[in-house]
Amino acid sequence: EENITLLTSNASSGKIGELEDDTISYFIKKKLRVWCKQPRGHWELGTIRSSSGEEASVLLSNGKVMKVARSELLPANPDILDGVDDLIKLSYLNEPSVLHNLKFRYSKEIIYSKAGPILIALNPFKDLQIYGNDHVSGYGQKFSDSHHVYALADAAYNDMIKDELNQSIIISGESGSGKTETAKIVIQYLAALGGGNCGIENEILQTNCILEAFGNAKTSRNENSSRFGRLIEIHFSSMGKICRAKSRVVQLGSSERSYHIFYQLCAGASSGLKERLNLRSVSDYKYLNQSDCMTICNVDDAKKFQQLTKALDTVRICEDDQELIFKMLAAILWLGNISFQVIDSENHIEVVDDVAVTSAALLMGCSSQELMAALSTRKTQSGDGTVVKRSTLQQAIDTRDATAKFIYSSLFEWLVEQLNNSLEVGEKCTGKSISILDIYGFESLKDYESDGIDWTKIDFEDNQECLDLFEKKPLGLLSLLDKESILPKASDLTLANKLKQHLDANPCFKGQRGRAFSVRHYTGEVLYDTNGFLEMNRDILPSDSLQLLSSCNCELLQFCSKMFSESQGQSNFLHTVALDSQKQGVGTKFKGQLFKLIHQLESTKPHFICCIRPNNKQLPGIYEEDLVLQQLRCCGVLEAARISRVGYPTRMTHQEFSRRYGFLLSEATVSQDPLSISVSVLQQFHIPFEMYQVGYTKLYLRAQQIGTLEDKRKQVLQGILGIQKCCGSYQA
Ligand code: AOV
Ligand code: MG
Repeated sequence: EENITLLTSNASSGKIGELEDDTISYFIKKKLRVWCKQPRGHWELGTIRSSSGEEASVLLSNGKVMKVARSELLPANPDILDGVDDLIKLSYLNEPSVLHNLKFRYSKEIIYSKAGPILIALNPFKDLQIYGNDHVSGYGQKFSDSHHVYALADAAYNDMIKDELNQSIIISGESGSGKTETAKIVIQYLAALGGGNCGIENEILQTNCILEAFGNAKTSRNENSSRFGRLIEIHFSSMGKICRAKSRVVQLGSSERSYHIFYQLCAGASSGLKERLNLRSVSDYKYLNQSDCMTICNVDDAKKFQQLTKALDTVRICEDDQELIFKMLAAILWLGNISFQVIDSENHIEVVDDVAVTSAALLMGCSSQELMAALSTRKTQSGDGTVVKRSTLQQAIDTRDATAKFIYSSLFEWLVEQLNNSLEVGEKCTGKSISILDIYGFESLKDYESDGIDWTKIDFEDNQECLDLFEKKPLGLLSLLDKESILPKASDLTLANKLKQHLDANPCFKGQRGRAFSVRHYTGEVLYDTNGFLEMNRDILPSDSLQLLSSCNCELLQFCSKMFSESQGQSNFLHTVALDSQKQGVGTKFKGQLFKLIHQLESTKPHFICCIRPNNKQLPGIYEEDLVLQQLRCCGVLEAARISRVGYPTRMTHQEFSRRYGFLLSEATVSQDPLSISVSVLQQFHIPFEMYQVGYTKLYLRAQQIGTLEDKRKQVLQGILGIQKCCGSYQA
């Protein structure tokens, strides 16, 4: 048994396993450098001076001497290892050592490091002069061997050519950590490598500029935050030249300031365009002036607008289409300014007939009367046909905003389609592709902004209970949300109660007071407020608005309303667009989109980049340990480094392993639990103990061991098959 080391996530979260305890004795004896846990939870470097029993006296680097329990000590690396470029080169791979190493490098403006197969990228929040053509050629010709996004992109490209296999580059990290910038750096490199003389490189880069204008917005965490997820596929010819680029887009979200494009348009439109759109300034539009932030420091929206129109030219979006796009944007802004007047005690309304209505209607291509009718009344089905009812104030506001949102998301989808069409060049795509995944980052991180939290144990291995909480049918969170969304009298409070009623048994779920509940994700516990959940999940466009849009004299709107009704699979969409029981809510739809992406990525060889945001101030040179640590844990960086350091490429859960090989056991084990079965199998087949490690939930095997086991399995199975055949023919 002593040969079996328990690889646990405890070890990676800084607690001491048995092995490390021996190491500490050695460190104490030899008076070596150690990490000492401080009362506030962080680790300080020190040297052992003396020890007695379970306690050691340590001289800290700040000159203080403190008494520390053995259990509060971790081995530190010799200082010749300071700043190694791959974490797996550290002799002692514990959290304080990793944090220290990355900090050391960051202070020297080295932002890229490896953790085994993962590229860690710390956001420098400043221009480091490590990108551009000179650097590109350095990596292509292998002059540079420091870690870099270019090196990773180069490896992906070469693997694609060599193995004739689609590749993917998966970029993770929280909001503002640098995912989108990193994706651009990848694209820049691939464009330079795979560029022919067709100019597609430039077009791909211009596409970024366009998608960012329409899909990004300022948030408190990131001034250029992506509000949509994107899978960028770059297809190559058999000669390795780019022949097509395609963006798959996942869901457009909302944010604090609106999408950049609105501000750019208002600031940069020519006087002619302004006149045609009846365009005013940002402060005149309710959709824009309600946030207290209308400009971004050091960003010239007018100049950005000029760049945008140039980019649209480059990707061959014609002037008519550009005008159409701007018209839709202006229509949305005017829609937001439409106001309502309450006319009776039941809160029924009338639309105020002003410049907002006339402008919006004109831009959309309908009459003011039609627009006003769509906003102020709603048709409902009853036994004898359709009944027209006047809307209440809330209904009218919801309809107005839903219409604006619908136009915008349709515009975005249409634009992506146009860009995809334009990014296909003559050459045949006979080769393979590289896909780059850039999603939007996790944002609610209030939990760990406060200092000195003692991190709870994180289990990377098994997230099934949490997945069940969301996924289970019919009583998972998403199904319950969908069901509640179609009940007429449902409210956020009734939803919260339903969730509490049905999910309380799941250990990852905790009901809280009122509308709140919390979920224990693998990254930590998150508190949710159901406020607005139903509304967001429904995201319905009232039938009257849809009817209006489809009748507008505007190509784009007609196109989009047609697409919408087709996607709903409803032939009579003009009458019923209420969320029926067949229709999925936004949450479920989003999950569907994500799973499609994941499915597509499964057939590729993945390369991972983990982006880290070293501080919350978005400033260079500041490295906050707590913040970095939490992100490293989320990405599973330490675990990856540990596993790859010891070189156990095969990983299987005990369930999988025991199911596959358990039947080979000559004697039934006393215990039926998968872990014991796994260990018995390993022992029976004399797998040398240095060839594997047994974790609580998984087994880690060195290369080729699984081959040995598979051979045995095959032999035994063939034997069984042989016997069955004999018996079969005998019976016959
Ligand atoms: P994100 O994509 O991860 O956030 P971004 O890629 O937009 O984050 O990066 C945020 C900001 O960090 C950028 O606007 C740059 O100012 C800076 N930055 C990031 N990477 C670099 C780099 N390599 N060099 C210099 N500056 C950089 V979100 O889209 O919010 O999840 O939804
Ligand atoms: Mg982004």
